[in-house]
Amino acid sequence: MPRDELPDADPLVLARHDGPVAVLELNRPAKRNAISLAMVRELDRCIAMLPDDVKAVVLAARGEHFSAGLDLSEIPEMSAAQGVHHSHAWYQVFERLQFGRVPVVAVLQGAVVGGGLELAACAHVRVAESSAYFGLPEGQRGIFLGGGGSVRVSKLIGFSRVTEMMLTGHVYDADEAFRIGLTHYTVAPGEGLAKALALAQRIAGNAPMSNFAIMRALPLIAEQPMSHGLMTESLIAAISQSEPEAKERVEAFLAKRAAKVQRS
Ligand code: 1HE
Repeated sequence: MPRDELPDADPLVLARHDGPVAVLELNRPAKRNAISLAMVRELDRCIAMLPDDVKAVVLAARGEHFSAGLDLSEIPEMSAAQGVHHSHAWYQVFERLQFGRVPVVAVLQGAVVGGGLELAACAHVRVAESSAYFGLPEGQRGIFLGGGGSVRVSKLIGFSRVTEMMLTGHVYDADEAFRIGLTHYTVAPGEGLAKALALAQRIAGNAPMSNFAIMRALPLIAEQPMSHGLMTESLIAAISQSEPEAKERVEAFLAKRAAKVQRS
């Protein structure tokens, strides 16, 4: 198991599994969950080893901060070529998170900055505690986004806001982040994990084919021209509704055996 520099260091990612929901927690609070290459690899290993009966993941972090971003101590030693490989190691894990087998709900508190925000942007649902704040201090550090944020964060809030954040050091608080669509829920301090677990349980109750289509087809369709997008949608819709589980679920509703839509 990859560890931090110290041989007796705690695992950099804690993984537990309770029923259909797995919880993965960044576990480097003394360094504000700064993301080292070892942590990236550990996260990758945890995702790859998710048991088959896991249907949703909660991604959280120990301590007062979700993540202070890239472990800056790795920068001084890195050549240009190593920098490219470094980014690609992050891309591989983040790709697995965003386009893996199961949806991911992130719990965000304190600093969600730089690479921490790039990681959060891979999740499908983001729950922020009111302590959360969001920034991209790469400009101040003399570096650039390197964990896919140019693409993912820009898709969430638009490249104009990302440009302004990076140029001016603008930090969004939890309320502003909710308002601009960076997060989906804001909760009181200490309530993020419970909220995320409840959402993950609901997600885990969906038909697997629907979750697959939501995770894999929606982002693809968003990048397609309208005519292609509509064709892709119709094909995915037809495949989803042909699944025996879809037939059973629809018949249960028609027979008044299934829950109605309710206000949350
Ligand atoms: C770190 C890091 C880090 C903390 N890399 N070691 N990210 C940043 O520019 C954010 C840098 N961090 C901060 O601004 C602050 O640490 C926080 C606002 C997040 C938290 O402040 P605070 O007062 O609670 O903690 P601290 O005293 O600053 O940090 C505690 C320890 O964590 C300290 O180490 P120590 O040995 O002196 O105890 C810090 O040095 C260490 N630490 N953040 C390494 N980021 C794929 S490309 C992505 C590019 C980026 O992510 S750029 C953004 C980098």
